[in-house]
Amino acid sequence: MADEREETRHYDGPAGGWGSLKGIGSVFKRELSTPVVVETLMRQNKPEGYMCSSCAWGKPAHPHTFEFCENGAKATIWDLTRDRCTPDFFAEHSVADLLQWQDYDLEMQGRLTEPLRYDAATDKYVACSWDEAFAGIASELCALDPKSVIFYASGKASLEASYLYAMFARFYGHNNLPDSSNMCHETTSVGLKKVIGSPVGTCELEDFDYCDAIFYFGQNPGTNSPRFLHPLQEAVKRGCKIIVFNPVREQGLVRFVNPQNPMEMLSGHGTELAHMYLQVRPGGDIAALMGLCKHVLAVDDEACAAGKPSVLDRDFIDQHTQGFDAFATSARATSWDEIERNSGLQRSDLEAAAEVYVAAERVIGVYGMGLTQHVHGSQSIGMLVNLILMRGNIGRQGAGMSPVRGHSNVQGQRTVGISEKPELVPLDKLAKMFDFEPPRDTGLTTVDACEGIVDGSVKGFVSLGGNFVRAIPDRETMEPAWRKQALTVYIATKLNRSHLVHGRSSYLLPCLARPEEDMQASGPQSVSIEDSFSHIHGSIGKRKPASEQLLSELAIIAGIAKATLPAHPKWRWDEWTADYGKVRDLIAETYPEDFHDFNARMFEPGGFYRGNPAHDRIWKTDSGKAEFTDPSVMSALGVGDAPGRYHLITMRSNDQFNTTIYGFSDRLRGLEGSRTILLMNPADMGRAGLQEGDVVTLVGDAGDDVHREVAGLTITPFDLPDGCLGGYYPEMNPLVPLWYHDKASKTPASKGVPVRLHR
Ligand SMILES: Nc1nc2c(c(=O)[nH]1)N[C@H]1C(S)=C(S)[C@@H](COP(=O)(O)OP(=O)(O)OC[C@H]3O[C@@H](n4cnc5c(=O)[nH]c(N)nc54)[C@H](O)[C@@H]3O)O[C@H]1N2
Ligand SMILES: Nc1nc2c(c(=O)[nH]1)N[C@H]1C(S)=C(S)[C@@H](COP(=O)(O)OP(=O)(O)OC[C@H]3O[C@@H](n4cnc5c(=O)[nH]c(N)nc54)[C@H](O)[C@@H]3O)O[C@H]1N2
Ligand SMILES: [Mo]
Repeated sequence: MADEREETRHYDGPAGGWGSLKGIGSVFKRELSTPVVVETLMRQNKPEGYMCSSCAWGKPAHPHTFEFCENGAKATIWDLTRDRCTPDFFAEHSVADLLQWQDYDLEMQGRLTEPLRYDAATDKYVACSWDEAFAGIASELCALDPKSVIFYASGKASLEASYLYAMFARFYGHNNLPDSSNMCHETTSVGLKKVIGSPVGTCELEDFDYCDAIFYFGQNPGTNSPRFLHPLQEAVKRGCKIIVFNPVREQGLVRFVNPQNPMEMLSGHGTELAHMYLQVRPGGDIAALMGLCKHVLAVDDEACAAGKPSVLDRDFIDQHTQGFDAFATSARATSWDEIERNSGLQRSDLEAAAEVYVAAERVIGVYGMGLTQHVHGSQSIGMLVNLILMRGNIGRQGAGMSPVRGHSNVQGQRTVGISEKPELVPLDKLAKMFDFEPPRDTGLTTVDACEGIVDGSVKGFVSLGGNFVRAIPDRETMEPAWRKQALTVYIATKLNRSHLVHGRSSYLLPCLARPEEDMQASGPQSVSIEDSFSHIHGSIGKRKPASEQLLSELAIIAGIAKATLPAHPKWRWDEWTADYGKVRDLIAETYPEDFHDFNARMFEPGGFYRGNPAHDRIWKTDSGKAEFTDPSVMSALGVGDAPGRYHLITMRSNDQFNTTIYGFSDRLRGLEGSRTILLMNPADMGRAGLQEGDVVTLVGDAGDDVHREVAGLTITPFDLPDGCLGGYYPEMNPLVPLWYHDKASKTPASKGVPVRLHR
């Protein structure tokens, strides 16, 4: 089996370079050679092309010849595989049998080809017609209380499909619309919104052409958004300084060889990216940022005492913010001792980093899961905003907040109404447009939905993509509870573990992938997505679908909705399916400021910008100003230090997309051949009496008396801070308690999980 440990070595080569090309080839030798795949890759992320279904990084107006990265290519090739997972496969394997398989082997069966219904008598999925599937799902949904049903979305489906999915939920009668965002950047949607009034980043892609410094927290571009390496490299070449805060020394942030540059490829000389690389403790960002702010204040005091101009942007602070004085008092009062202890960093390093901040005219704050997936993650975001506000680094060119989003359309799904928070959706307008009374009560988040499944109040789960059961915390509790549901419906491209953990009645509905041609009654259709920079891009699929039986996500949603809901003159499922332009007209009518002339603008090179008030210094906060916040804690960890306790960060390898495992090579970290490894620093290994290759068990240590464990992990020495362990997501998910989440947004705290080591 491919999960055998072969070798583990350290990689100190650059990100990109020949390695990235080998990375694509080693996984997909067979697929890579076909003209179909090559042609699709050449259209990837280009105007009038096909928008990559991997990450949400921006798509430039003037793309490179190869505007795709190692992982984008893998995602496309993964969709266009020649392997098929047909009804014959399911005839051979019962669900009980498939439950013994590895996630990797399930997805390796290839694309699902026909709608399937779970047959309890044989414990197998069997083929059924689309009409049978729609009628069967409708009869279950009609028998259930709508409030007991969840409509989950993983952030990939288009704006058009997402809009109709959210409308279907509300016509049916609930706001239970959690999204993968609830496990990801919900901390941003809630935490950033609270302090600057915007639930999304304020920067555009071009801002990276003008910034003088980037303060870079807990995001791993080499693996998760490799096309970001190009603007980072360009920025460094023009003198921009990147200050990285990350417990793990990620090669992607250390050095980059641009695969598009023949000279760099031949010489192997890339660009050193990080000016300073500070290996902060997990959850230590609040303290680190406090240290930076404290020193900025000290530099300002010195300047003012010497009669020099203030280094703070006093006009901005007076005019646009509130809470500065209270925050400044708190920063002055926080001791360096407390800052060093909680951050694990030295005062001198933090002071040097703060000097870079003060010297820079324009600064961008970048962050990812390293900030959002913590119990006090919202406060970390608040602290980064404090730093940014001190010198007015927001709402002007080359400056701002730039959270890096995950799934290719996760931000857009929230924009067009997939939200469990009804106050974020223009319900009154929708009531008029569609002549119905929308549900007004708050729906369930991902964590609420899991709690409802455990206590039996959730009885049905419809999933627009994703692999929910694998992605959530406390999997061992969740799987048995999951099976008590009356109905599960999975709209998917490939078989995964969630499909096997089904309700009493279950349907597996195969859909088109984004690179494939979507032919409807009015002709071939295009779809659209929103990137991390709030730019909207049209995408046209041209590949022949993996099977003639596939329907688009939009057609599947409309099919279920039509079968479930009463006929209504304003609910025109057939018309909307025939022509997606009509759905875009509805989106434009619902959100005219963002989406006016949607059909006319959707193929603008670089995408059209839907705007952002904080980008224009308009603050949609409670106070009407940008808010300095004084953190209530110095560490974002939910459970503090104790003898024998470690803080585990769950990480992504270079060879996976979330729960989809492409292979067993974490090339950029030099870890090859296995995912059941535990990264630990050599000093901690020595203190625990462990050698490289020892096999250990991790046991949860959250103090709630629930036994959680993952066994069979091979100790692997790695450069990490003391007391910090690293292991792969989703293998480590049984160790994350469901209640261990960001306080403000309920985003599971997957980056600082308290554990103990057993032999
Ligand atoms: N190839 C590939 N691309 C992807 C994905 C994938 O799985 N594979 N997933 C997509 C999705 S949905 C998402 S959300 C994004 C995720 O992309 P990222 O936001 O980059 O998420 P992670 O890789 O989980 O973690 C990011 C970094 O946080 C660091 N970190 C951990 N704890 C802390 C901490 O306490 N403080 C700080 N400062 N850093 C910390 C980790 O070492 C890691 O380098 O990527 C998207 N793109
Ligand atoms: N411990 C830990 N847990 C985490 C995280 C972590 O860092 N650590 N990260 C969290 C994050 S950031 C996220 S976003 C979630 C991810 O959670 P999800 O979004 O639920 O999971 P994915 O693995 O992205 O879903 C993969 C499946 O989606 C289906 N799929 C792929 N493409 C398509 C398509 O085009 N259409 C449809 N309908 N289906 C498709 C395939 O069947 C595939 O098996 O996990 C979260 N869980
Ligand atoms: Mo994500």
